[in-house]
Amino acid sequence: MMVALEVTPQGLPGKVFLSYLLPSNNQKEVWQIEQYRSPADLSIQFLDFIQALEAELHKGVGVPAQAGQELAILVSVVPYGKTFPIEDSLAELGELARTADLAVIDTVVQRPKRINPKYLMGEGRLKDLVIKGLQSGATVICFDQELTAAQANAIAEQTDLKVIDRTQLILDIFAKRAHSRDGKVRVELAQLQYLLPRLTGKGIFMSRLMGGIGGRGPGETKLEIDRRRIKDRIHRLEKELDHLGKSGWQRRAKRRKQGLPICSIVGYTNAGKSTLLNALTESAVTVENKLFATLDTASRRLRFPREREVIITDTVGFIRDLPPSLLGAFRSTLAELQDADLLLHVIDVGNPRFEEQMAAVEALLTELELQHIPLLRCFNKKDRVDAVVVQRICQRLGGVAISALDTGTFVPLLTQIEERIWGRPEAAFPAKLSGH
Ligand SMILES: Nc1nc2c(ncn2[C@@H]2O[C@H](COP(=O)(O)OP(=O)(O)OP(=O)(O)O)[C@@H](O)[C@H]2O)c(=O)[nH]1
Ligand SMILES: [Mg+2]
Repeated sequence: MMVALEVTPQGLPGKVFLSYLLPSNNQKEVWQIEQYRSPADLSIQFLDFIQALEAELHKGVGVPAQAGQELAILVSVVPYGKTFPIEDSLAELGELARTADLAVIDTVVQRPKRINPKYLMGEGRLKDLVIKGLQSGATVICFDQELTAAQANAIAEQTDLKVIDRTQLILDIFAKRAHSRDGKVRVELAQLQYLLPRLTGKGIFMSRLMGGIGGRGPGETKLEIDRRRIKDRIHRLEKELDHLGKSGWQRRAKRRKQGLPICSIVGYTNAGKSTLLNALTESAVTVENKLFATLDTASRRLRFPREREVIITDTVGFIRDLPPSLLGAFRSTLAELQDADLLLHVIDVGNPRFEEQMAAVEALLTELELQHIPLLRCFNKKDRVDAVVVQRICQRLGGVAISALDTGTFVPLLTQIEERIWGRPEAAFPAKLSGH
């Protein structure tokens, strides 16, 4: 509630105005203004009134949020006429939010004629959004589009809510999920590189951002951090990474010395890569129905008949528009893919957006200069799709279908892996030799 008190020229109290937000209702009114002749007329029991009002406001939130969970409104701003898969993209943003432990309470789409460079969305729409946030008890506004430093700061000046974008959300997930020292260093580095150019303006946006979602900021770093300290920290992390990188290199060299072919599993996040690795090699790496369950590479041996063996590696999942700072940070992890003799591209055929996901992954592979390595498409989760449809997809796009949950479906996949690595059985074992 806001209260304004008039002061007469004589210095005496005059009229009193109160204004407060209304719960969402069928009428268009979102706030109420009341006027009293003097403070003496004011009979309102403030605490009772505001508690009742807040209870009323929060009743509107339909999502059962757990205690301590932040409530988010997702926002997408796409110029009218521009084709962009808004719904799909928002669905993925919702998945990202869920993975980051945010409860999504509302979604707002704006299609302006032109983008307002200051706030991304129109000023009027931003005001509506802020009020909606207050009415619903939201704590975070998350944009599907990347905000510039200036936009993020300008929006943050209009609201007390945390303002983040998709990149920030992905960085936050990575920060939360990194377990190994190596992974932690990489993620912190990526976060700081994202924040550094945003250290401008009044810093309102920054100060809220440094806390991260639910208070997870980059390391111990807090508000008082200035650019120099961030730069120092970046420098130190890079050095540490260099050092860690050496041991990774030694590990790779050792593996290469064993002379075993390497088959690397790649694919969109949540496609089932780790599940497949586990099923193929009877291991127990982390599997979860959340995005970016895997951040560290894991390698296991897989034995084929005829004394043949390959090393299978599991990697971090890909995502459309991977933040460049993250791609940079993970470039060296992904550099391991350079050693692969075969890339096994796992695709979640049960996802309605699987073709775009597939294209996004293969574009990233090209960006990482891996297009020369043989690639086998593996359509996973076939249990979720009609068998005939899956068969057609395999024919149309080329590849084999499996269900990582059912080892009984692996035969075509194993045959293909064997063929791609050692050549067709006929080629490896010419007829006159294989007969005896
Ligand atoms: N129905 C069905 N679900 C599957 C299949 N394979 C994996 N899943 C499920 O998909 C989810 C993601 O599996 P993960 O193996 O963690 O996926 P990932 O590709 O390693 O994901 P990230 O490491 O997050 O990139 C889990 O809930 C799995 O149980 C399948 O063949 N069928
Ligand atoms: Mg995984």
